[in-house]
Amino acid sequence: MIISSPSNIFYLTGCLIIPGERLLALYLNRDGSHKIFINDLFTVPEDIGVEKVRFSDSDDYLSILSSHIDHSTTLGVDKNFPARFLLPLMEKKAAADYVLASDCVDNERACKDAQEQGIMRKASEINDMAMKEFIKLIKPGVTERQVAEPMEKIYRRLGADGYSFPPLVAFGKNAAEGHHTPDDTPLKDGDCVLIDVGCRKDGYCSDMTRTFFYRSVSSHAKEVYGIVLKANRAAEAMIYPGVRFCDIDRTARDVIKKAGYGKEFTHRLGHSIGIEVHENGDVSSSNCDEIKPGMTFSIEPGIYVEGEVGVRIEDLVLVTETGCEVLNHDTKELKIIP
Ligand SMILES: [Mn+2]
Repeated sequence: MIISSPSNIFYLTGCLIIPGERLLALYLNRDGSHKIFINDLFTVPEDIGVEKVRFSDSDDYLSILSSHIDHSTTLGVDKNFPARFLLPLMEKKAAADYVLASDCVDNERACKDAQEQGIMRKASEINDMAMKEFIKLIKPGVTERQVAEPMEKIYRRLGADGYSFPPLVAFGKNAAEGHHTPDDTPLKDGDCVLIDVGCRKDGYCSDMTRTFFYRSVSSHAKEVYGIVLKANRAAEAMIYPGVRFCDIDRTARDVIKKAGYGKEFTHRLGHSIGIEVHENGDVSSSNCDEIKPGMTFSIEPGIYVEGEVGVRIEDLVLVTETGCEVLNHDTKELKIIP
């Protein structure tokens, strides 16, 4: 099997290499003679547990890779292997057949071991602390961009390695857009303030959303907030090994549907998370896999009323042997920023 995803290679070797457009391939062989094909440009520790095959930009690196592959059997490739590498390898008849084999690594990555759980916990702890700092940025007349910009520095001050995705800050009706990019919209009295943020710590990600209100909240927005919170809590309360992802999604969705906002909940309930913000395995109606201890994913119901208000409340959860540990401890009670 060829593994090309940098996060899979990080998971298996402990080395994070971002190759850009260059070839990076970890070749796993049944006989245990694993090899990593890596450009001379990238420095890695002396011993990473596999043989290194080095090449330069001017080498015919695909022929080098092909010469190491067993041509007589099926080759697994991961879903991220670029067509610009795979198609020439197929032309060179590097293998007898090719299969998508991402699940081999993705299924292992889905369940975090004790060490990974510790890091995930720490990343969310920093995110909880950061949210308290971010609220302080909400001041009269401030724009979304002005709130989003200092966030990376704040994360670093709190011990994170940076953010896990660009911060999402949305005021008022902008919060009703699915994925709004912070712009020069100024804050107004009565606006909702949606903050969807995450940091990276020792290679692992956090992700959390809170929605606040500035100075006042309309009775309609308050109703919407209450429904989203109820959906969030109902979903978290049922998390237990053996429960299906699709049933968690349905539980939250039913709360929102019954309240009359089914159409305004426009996305899946959550996604798996770890080395990447979005990992294989989502909390949606189409994923009927059972959850297992060690899995980490988000629970993020939302209601988006076009032109008016958007509310999303997101926590990360860790499935335990006896239920679930919510990794975020920041309050979810409706909060009006004075
Ligand atoms: Mn998320």
